[in-house]
Amino acid sequence: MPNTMPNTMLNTMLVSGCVLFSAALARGDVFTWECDSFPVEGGWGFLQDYCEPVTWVEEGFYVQQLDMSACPGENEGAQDVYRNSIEEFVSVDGTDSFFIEFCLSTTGDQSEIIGGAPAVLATVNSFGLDYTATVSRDKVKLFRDTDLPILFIDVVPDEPHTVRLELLNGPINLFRWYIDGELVSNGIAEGVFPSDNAFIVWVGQSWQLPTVNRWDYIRYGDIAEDGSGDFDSADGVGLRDWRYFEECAGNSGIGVDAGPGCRWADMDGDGDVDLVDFAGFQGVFGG
Ligand SMILES: [Ca+2]
Ligand SMILES: [Ca+2]
Ligand SMILES: [Ca+2]
Ligand SMILES: [Ca+2]
Repeated sequence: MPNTMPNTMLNTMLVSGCVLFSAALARGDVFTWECDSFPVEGGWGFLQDYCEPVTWVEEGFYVQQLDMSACPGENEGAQDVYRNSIEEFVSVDGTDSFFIEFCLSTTGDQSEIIGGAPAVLATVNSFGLDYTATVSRDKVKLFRDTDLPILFIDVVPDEPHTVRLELLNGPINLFRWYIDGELVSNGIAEGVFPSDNAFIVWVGQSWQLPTVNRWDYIRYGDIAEDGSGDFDSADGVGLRDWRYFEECAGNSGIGVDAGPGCRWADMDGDGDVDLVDFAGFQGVFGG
């Protein structure tokens, strides 16, 4: 891919110093950080840390070990915070779609949620549009606005949890929120999103209690067309799409619902990703 990369893209890469996929952002693309590197190496902007967070990368996970040990007597413990602008995904004509999906497990207690801990991912702009998910070991909080209901959803403790937000812009702007593949909230959004000054901030924090957060991935960008085989809506169907097709197939099988993040890989539209879909994917691969 580097050999065929246009100059403009290469320039973006050099200026930003980001890795290939995060730097190659454009309309019709997806940012992926699979947590096999530290966040800054993976294309995130470092925002702040506090109270000496201990972090490391381990077999595809970014681990944050956060507690009060480095700052006894303080009102809160360690923080580790990153931010990316999503300006490049602002819908020019207000009709594009956007998703963000992340997966992590955490040992952090649900009593930490009120303190903005143990793990938060906020997709917001500076004009009050907000989609914030806070994940603890057995409860997830979903927040949109101060005058809208806040959702608290019980989840299976001590397992990885996937939170997926879909924004469908058009004459009516819609949102859908999924936890572990289940639709938990949907309806009319407060406006087009991403819009001006839109960004993502994600946070690991110990507020009053220690936590270990194991982030598996954060992905965001255009929602791929159903049954297209084209995960990133870019560059045809190639090896990058194959990496995610394999993941979808591994989590599905004949008659097993592949979930909202794999509709693009369900080539025959029957809800699963199985060998029939593999054949369909092969048919478009390289095209
Ligand atoms: Ca991973
Ligand atoms: Ca592609
Ligand atoms: Ca099938
Ligand atoms: Ca299928």
